[in-house]
Amino acid sequence: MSLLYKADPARGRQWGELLAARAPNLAFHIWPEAGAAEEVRYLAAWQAPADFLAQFPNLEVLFSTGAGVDQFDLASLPPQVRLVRLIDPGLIEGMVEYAVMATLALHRDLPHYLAAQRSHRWEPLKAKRPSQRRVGVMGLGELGRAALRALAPFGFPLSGWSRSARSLEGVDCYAGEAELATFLGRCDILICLLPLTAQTRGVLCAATLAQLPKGAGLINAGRGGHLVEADLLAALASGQVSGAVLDVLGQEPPPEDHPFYDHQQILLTPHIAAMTHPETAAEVVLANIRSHEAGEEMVGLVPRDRGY
Ligand code: NDP
Ligand code: OXD
Repeated sequence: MSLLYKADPARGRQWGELLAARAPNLAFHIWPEAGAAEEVRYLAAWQAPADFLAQFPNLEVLFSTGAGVDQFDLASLPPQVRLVRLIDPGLIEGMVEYAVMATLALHRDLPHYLAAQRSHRWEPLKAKRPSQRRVGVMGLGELGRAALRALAPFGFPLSGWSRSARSLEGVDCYAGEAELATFLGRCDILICLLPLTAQTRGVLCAATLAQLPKGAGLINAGRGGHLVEADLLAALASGQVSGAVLDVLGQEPPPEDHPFYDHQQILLTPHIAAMTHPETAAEVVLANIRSHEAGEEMVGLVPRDRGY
């Protein structure tokens, strides 16, 4: 019985060391080395190898090495192969840092000050108090809830939007299409932490951005597919959106001449908001393998019909 790992090989070696110490009986291979194909019961991957179902006929669980599973073709996964996403304290910690950093960057007009510095202008703006800046999070899952908890002490009025109704202390919660417009109307800073599904693709489009208060800020750390990039450029040009912090793009890496690179109102980071750390992620996967073998439910099991 073996676990095959297919993601960054340097981090894979750290997984290997950790697993050798914690689970010496679990054979571990780093792609493209896979050992005996019929022994592969578990695959931990960011991108699955082509034809992996045919290659590994005894595969039982596909673990995403990230929180998202949109990189897999869910429809082609047979029902006996479980799909498990990563719910990991290391990922949550990273996203909390990023959400706070990006919110404060927009709240404190960092895009303006970076542009002013580059053109040798000393140009203070009037500062708003946190109580005057409403922050809303799309996606009230593991990451969205943690981001909201971390933002609470600053004093921003907080709201959140999810698919099903949720109740969070200190957060005005909205759910579903019917409440989206009300939610958006109270987001001076909107943070997208949604999973990418057929329902959420393109959710950050002209119609959505138009429902934000004039001059709102946008943070997208979900997936590039959530944002219609041309619509953001238009909203920035019209002043409907005043600044954006983007960690994810439709094409990663983007072409060198991508308009976001030089845009003074956009802060761009290369999909680093929350990185998978071997020391926490391998522990989570190992705990799930143990649960699976004991016939217990794994943490992060993805319901196929929901798609996230
Ligand atoms: P969860 O599955 O825990 O939470 C997803 C949330 O989104 C839930 O609240 C869910 O609603 C809501 N949601 C899903 N579909 C819809 C919809 N159609 N309308 C409204 N709300 C919806 O995910 P995580 O918090 O763990 O992760 C979220 C995403 O963050 C990942 O899928 C990934 O894309 C992204 N990510 C990005 C990283 C980066 O480095 N940039 C790192 C890690 C993750 P409900 O509560 O009703 O289920
Ligand atoms: C993830 C990511 O989904 O890093 O974990 O984007």
